[in-house]
Amino acid sequence: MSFSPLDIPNTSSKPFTDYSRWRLVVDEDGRHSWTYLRTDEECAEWPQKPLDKFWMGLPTDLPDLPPAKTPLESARNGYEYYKHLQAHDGHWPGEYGGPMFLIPGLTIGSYITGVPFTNEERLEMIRYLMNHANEDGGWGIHIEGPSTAFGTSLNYCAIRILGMSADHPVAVKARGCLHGLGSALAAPAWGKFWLSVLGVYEWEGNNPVPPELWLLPEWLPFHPHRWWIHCRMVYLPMSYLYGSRFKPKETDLILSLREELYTQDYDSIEWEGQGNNVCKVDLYAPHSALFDGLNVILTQYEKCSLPPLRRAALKRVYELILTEDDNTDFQDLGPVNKMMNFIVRWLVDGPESVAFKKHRRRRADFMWLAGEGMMMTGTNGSQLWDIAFISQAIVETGLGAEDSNRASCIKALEWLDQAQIKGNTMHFGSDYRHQSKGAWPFSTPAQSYTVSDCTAEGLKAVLYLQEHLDFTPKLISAQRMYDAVDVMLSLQNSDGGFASYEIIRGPQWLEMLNPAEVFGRIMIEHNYPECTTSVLTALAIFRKHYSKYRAADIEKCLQKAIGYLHRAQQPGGGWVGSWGICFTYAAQFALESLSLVGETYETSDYSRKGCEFLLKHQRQDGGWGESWESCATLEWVEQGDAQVVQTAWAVMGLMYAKYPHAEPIERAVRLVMSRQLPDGSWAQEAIEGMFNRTVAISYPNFKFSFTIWMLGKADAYLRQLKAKGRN
Ligand code: LAN
Repeated sequence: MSFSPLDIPNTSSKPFTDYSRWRLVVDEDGRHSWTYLRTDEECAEWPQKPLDKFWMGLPTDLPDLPPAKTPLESARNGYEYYKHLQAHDGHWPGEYGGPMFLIPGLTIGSYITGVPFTNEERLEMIRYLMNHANEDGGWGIHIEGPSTAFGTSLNYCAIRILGMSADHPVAVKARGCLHGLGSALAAPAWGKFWLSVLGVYEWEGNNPVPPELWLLPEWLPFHPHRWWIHCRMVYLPMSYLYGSRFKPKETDLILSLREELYTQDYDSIEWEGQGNNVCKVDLYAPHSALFDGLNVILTQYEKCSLPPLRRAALKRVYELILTEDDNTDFQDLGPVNKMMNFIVRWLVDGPESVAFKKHRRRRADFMWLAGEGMMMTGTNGSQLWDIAFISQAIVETGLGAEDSNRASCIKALEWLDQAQIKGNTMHFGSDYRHQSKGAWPFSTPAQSYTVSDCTAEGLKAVLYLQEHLDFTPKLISAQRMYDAVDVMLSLQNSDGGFASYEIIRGPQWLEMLNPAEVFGRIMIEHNYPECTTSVLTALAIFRKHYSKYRAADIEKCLQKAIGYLHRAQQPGGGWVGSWGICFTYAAQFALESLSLVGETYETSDYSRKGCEFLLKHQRQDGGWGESWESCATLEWVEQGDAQVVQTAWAVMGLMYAKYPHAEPIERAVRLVMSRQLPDGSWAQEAIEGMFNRTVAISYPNFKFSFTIWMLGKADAYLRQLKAKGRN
């Protein structure tokens, strides 16, 4: 257990460790971590289950099922398989990888604080990086993206920290690629930051990140508490480490990296002004003139910053870091601020402090083993998000009511029960956090963050399981549903739309100060069609069951939300999705909401145009296939092959809209059924999710939840159409 060099094979297709010894541990509130069993006795006592094997890419040995003749039989087979992937506590664990800028924070933060990994973890992280290197030897911002200076400079450091020698062919090739991209000098801002933390880039080469921003009066339109939560929670610890010019102890590896990362002698580098040197391939959101101007001023300020002011600012920033750690039980909002807070707590509280020990424990929550090695995940999982969709799917398709699935429904409800956040944060009132009592999070309740659409989908799942099935216990009281409704109503923006974690707190022009170069729209919250529609549908379904609670507020909220959705539709009929790919994803949500207020293909122009937009993109083979690039270009970009997940979304959209012709739906159903494997599962296809316009992220559970949902729903839908004589 150390960071010493390791002997690494040249090819990475086969595991570097014994895959029969790994187990997925699910404890507490749905927390995931992977452990490697050291003895044969332990292995015998704790056999691998299909759940472990599935996520490690090993054969699950589940039996072939009788071939499905109808869409419902296909959905049933799908669930028959998927049930084996439900954990003992009721939720469906899943891999949540994709971004390629997370392992670097994990390894750099661990290296400089001296927190080791096991050799098995190191070997499998190296293998993951080898498996996701592009043809040219470099790494992108996500697993399907072209090589960038960001991905390549950081993952190069990661693979070296993890123990690969500089003359391993993979390292040699990666270095060549990096030098071709302009060397680590041309890494974008977040790359420069991590390299500086590692001591292989000088702080003067970074654009200033002054902690003093946090001392400004809160009414200022650009005060950080008005930024999008992911942006402010990353810039918080970043400003601490920048503001204190953190420097790690120099090691041989650090000295060596200073030579490997650049094409010139490290000591000869002119650092000042590098803030504007960003590799072209990386650049998605170039600096505005306003931002550049501000940097000139701030750079001067850095040269004469007043030590007492800086100390006061660092103290304030530290207080807020502490608050975030407390509120989330050291898990933090996401993997990026997690590892930055980890370093700050080590620095300030010390390696032996209770705080740092808690941070160390939570590091494992973000490490996930897959067939291609070990990754760091985009959050500590997507627990709530996945269980919410499959729960609705099995209830709506009728599968949940079948005897063999009852136990699985009850388990799911039990998990949803414990996942609802029971109160506001520990530091509520002084932590700039939105209310969370009654909300559902994206992953686990300990993570503690309210998300608008997670609260909505969580509530929908509970309503379906509790109200539509007669055998489930009523675990979530009416009062707790009211709490969820209160949270949702508190999140509506003045124009009717819903953003992700909070209401929009800052002005649109703040986007001109986006310092990150590689991400779009990260400065403030924005309205999203997906978030708006989830809330809208949840409220519409809720009021069917509880017609009295805040009825007038709900009605007003729905009207305003529909107004936003109408305005958000593009002239061509599509909605831009931000969290899934892209138009297909958003169309499903938007058409569902429209239908819940009575707008369908035959009654509403919006709905009809939405359907026609979808149908225009249906392929010969009956499926839909859209590339992640749609989210970056905001125009439809075709994917190589049709995708089962997107095909399911599109058909769901058509069915919500009550599209009156069977033919396109039948063709799509045939495609999804033809892709089903004999054991009832579907193979993994292209990546499904997206964030910040440029980063793709995996939702591998979608290939079960949305296919099963769509097939089961289509079965009934097609029969109805036939009965009406419509083909
Ligand atoms: C997520 C994942 C879920 C997603 C939905 C619920 C699907 C969405 O509708 C609202 C926004 C949300 C919660 C979301 C926001 C941004 C996240 C947390 C992510 C895409 C997962 C990873 C990403 C986070 C920003 C990754 C860390 C990277 C940084 C740039 C800080």
